[in-house]
Amino acid sequence: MNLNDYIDILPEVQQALNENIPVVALESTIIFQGMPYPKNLECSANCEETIRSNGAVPATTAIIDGRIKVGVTKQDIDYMIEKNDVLKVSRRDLGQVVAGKKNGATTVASAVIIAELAGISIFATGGIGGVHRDVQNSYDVSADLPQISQSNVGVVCAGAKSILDIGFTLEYLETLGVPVIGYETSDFPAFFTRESGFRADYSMNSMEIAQMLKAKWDLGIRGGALIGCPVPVEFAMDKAVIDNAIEKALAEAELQHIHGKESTPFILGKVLEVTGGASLETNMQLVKNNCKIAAKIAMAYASL
Ligand code: PSU
Ligand code: MN
Repeated sequence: MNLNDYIDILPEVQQALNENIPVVALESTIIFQGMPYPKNLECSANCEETIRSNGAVPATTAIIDGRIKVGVTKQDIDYMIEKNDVLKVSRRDLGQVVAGKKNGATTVASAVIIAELAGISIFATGGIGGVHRDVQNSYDVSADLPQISQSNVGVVCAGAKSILDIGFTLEYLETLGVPVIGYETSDFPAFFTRESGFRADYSMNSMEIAQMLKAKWDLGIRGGALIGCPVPVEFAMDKAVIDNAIEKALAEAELQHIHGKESTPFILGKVLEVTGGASLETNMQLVKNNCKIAAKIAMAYASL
């Protein structure tokens, strides 16, 4: 396969990759299905700016008219917003959306596949998909988890939302052999709040994370690592407030029989509604924080 047959790498990103300048890949489901307009555009621009001001080059991933984009321009995003037909593309959808020349937003799963193809080792997002709380009935486990165990990309996030069963999600990652790192903390964060009640496997700083990834990949142990960064204290939500919103959102999803790929976006939308927008502010701030840390890790990795 010739990469050019399917993938357009933005010149700025290609140049960075050629010159060993750190690059941080980003997903786009967070823009097109995860946040309302126009805050989503603000968040996307903030993320790219934060990565730049921390010395790395951002590469937002998406699919436009069937072409896989590694790095998108403002015009690309405007085009996708205007078309209003952007599909949520996870691993299983990628071939179909490319072959069918459709528009798609990447999940963590498809974004890390694309990042690895482009040669990008560090990726940032808000929260990952995981094992859903009603897994006994729904069998709903995000394709993000097995994909993180297969793609050689470090995934920087703010932990997992408690719309998921965080304990089961961590157990599943252990089975898959994915190391779970707390960024300078031994607690695994719960997205809106700094602690989930579960511990990360290791507490590490950015250089330690870079060295761990290098050793793992040098040894031929495939797959990434999950790096959980607690939301900055000043932006963390009150646990009782967010727990209540999540309970309501989950109940509503059950009532309306929401399943499959609709599940995560539906629940996220409801949480936003119930918290009256407070969760959106926290969401934007934590993604920005993750981008900053991802840039630091990418910088450390490039120095090895
Ligand atoms: N969790 C969030 N915000 C998000 C997502 C998850 O807190 O925007 C998105 C990510 O793109 C993630 C995807 O990869 O949802 C997981 O979807 P699913 O559970 O259908 O695999
Ligand atoms: Mn699912």
